[in-house]
Amino acid sequence: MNVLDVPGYFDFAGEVLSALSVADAAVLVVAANSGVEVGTEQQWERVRARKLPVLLFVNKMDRENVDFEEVVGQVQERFGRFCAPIQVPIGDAHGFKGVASLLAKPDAVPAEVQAAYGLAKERMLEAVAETDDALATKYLEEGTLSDDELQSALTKAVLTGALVPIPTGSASHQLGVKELLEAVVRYCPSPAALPLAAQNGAALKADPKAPLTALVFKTTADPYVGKLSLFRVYQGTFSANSEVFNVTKGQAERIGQVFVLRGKTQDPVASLAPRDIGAVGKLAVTTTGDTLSQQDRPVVLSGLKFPAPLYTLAVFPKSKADSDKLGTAMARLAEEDPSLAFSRDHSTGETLLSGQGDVHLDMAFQKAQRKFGVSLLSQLPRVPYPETITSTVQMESRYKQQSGGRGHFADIYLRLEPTERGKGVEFATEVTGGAVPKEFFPYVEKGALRACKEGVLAGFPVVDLRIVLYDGSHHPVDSAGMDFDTCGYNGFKKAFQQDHPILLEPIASVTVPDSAAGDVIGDFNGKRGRILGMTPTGDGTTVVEAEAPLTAMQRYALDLRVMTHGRGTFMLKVSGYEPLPPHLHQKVVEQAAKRE
Ligand SMILES: Nc1nc2c(ncn2[C@@H]2O[C@H](COP(=O)(O)OP(=O)(O)OP(=O)(O)O)[C@@H](O)[C@H]2O)c(=O)[nH]1
Ligand SMILES: [Mg+2]
Repeated sequence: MNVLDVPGYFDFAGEVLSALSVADAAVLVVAANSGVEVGTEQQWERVRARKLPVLLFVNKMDRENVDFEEVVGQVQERFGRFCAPIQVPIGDAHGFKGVASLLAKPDAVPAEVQAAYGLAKERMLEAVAETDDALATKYLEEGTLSDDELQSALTKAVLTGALVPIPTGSASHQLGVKELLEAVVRYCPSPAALPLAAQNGAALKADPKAPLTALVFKTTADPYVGKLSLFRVYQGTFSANSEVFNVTKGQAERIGQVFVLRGKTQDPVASLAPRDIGAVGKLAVTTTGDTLSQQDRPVVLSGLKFPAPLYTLAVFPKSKADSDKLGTAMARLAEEDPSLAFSRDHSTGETLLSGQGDVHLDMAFQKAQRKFGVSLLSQLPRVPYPETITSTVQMESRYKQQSGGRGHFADIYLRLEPTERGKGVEFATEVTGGAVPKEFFPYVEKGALRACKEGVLAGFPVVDLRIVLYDGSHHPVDSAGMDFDTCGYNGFKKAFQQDHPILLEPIASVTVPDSAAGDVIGDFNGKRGRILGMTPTGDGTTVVEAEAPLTAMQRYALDLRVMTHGRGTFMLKVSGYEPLPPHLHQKVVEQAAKRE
């Protein structure tokens, strides 16, 4: 039995998805004193979406004022009546003594829970009967079912997800834990018995002699131990000191020692059989989601899906030493946790780290410090405001210098025309009669484009215009390429500023499926947003589609959590650019000046 322990907090959805991708069953833990929480619902959705058998363990029965029946009621209300206790707790709070299985022999049931036991058993019989028509008929006719019937129907129902057993106990007092493990053994599928789904058209067989097929579902990096890749074998045998083929990367990998993990302990093993989970160190090219196989039989397992990043911060090294290590540290962090993404914004020059939320990124910074010795500072990323014009402008620009020796001379006429959004910058020439010789055109272009990249108003790139060189003159001796380059650069900047150039602001389009549509919509109104549509989905949620300036959406992952008590999810992408309102234009220009 391999147990994969994952954190429950929202920000660590990536960890959960990675473990679920190789798990055959799940145990969802609910604390008796807090009951079903938003996180419980989210994990429930994930587990059910993968059609995994699930056990719902009600923990902390030793706490004051906990009520097992109340928690069961909550579970049934949220998830359905097919979630049913398979035990009754004996005593509660300080007096909590353990659990009595509903499948125990009647004389093994302590007297103090006899009444509750009867009711609970009744409820379980009903729940199990409901999963099977023949059994339901028998139960109706005879008023009961034999323990054998109950047991085998229950096992079957848990496997298909038709029934979710609720065991209970106290982890810290080691009460109900043994029974939980027994329930896992009894109700969760034996890996050996599970059929293997065909992968990308290829049938797999859990046969140790079949060609190796294994999936790397997690990678950890440790400065002392180095890189460790956790994998699950689907077919074939994963042997120590062998060579495998990474099908995803198309490269061979040397396998040294193979381990099974017990917490932080690594136990070396000679080989691992189909369905088992293990770890291997120091793989050269392999990353999370890769398939390890054999070159002559390259089956690629469907990789892992990680949640899209929701929250982004710009990161800065604290010192020069940190700066040197920044790139490697970020790359390692992203390798370890694929729900982190690391990128660079070319229009602002900032290094960006994206993840699920503030806690997720905080943890990443702590890891960078602890594992790679890199100290990082962070802040919300600078929003880029590309610059452009709104009307056609034209102007002559002349560059002339006469300071002894050979002179410098260039003279050009530039026309700037606004183009459609998203078109970028184009350059064209309409010079006739050789007023500016052809050989100088590329220099004018290079100078003008350099100015575009630098920006004119606030240091952001110029976009969406056509630059036309339509006339000019030159000097047969003094004119050189560099003179036309300088002239193109200066000339562009002057022409650009002639008629009220503007800043464009990135607009995010956002989709929020949520039951708190009212709050979500109200919030957009306060964010200079626009509601584009509201579509009820029929299950109590409404999909809100909206647009809002990116500036207002940078903290949306955190805002939405507050608004919806953590329930809300959203998708966001930059969908276009719109003129920045005049009252904000000045502010951005001033901030840019301060930066210089
Ligand atoms: N009273 C009581 N406290 C418990 C019990 N089990 C766990 N705790 C306490 O609850 C707290 C959280 O326990 P964890 O084991 O970290 O919980 P978890 O569900 O793994 O949390 P994440 O991994 O962060 O999602 C700790 O302070 C534990 O000591 C229990 O049965 N009874
Ligand atoms: Mg934990």
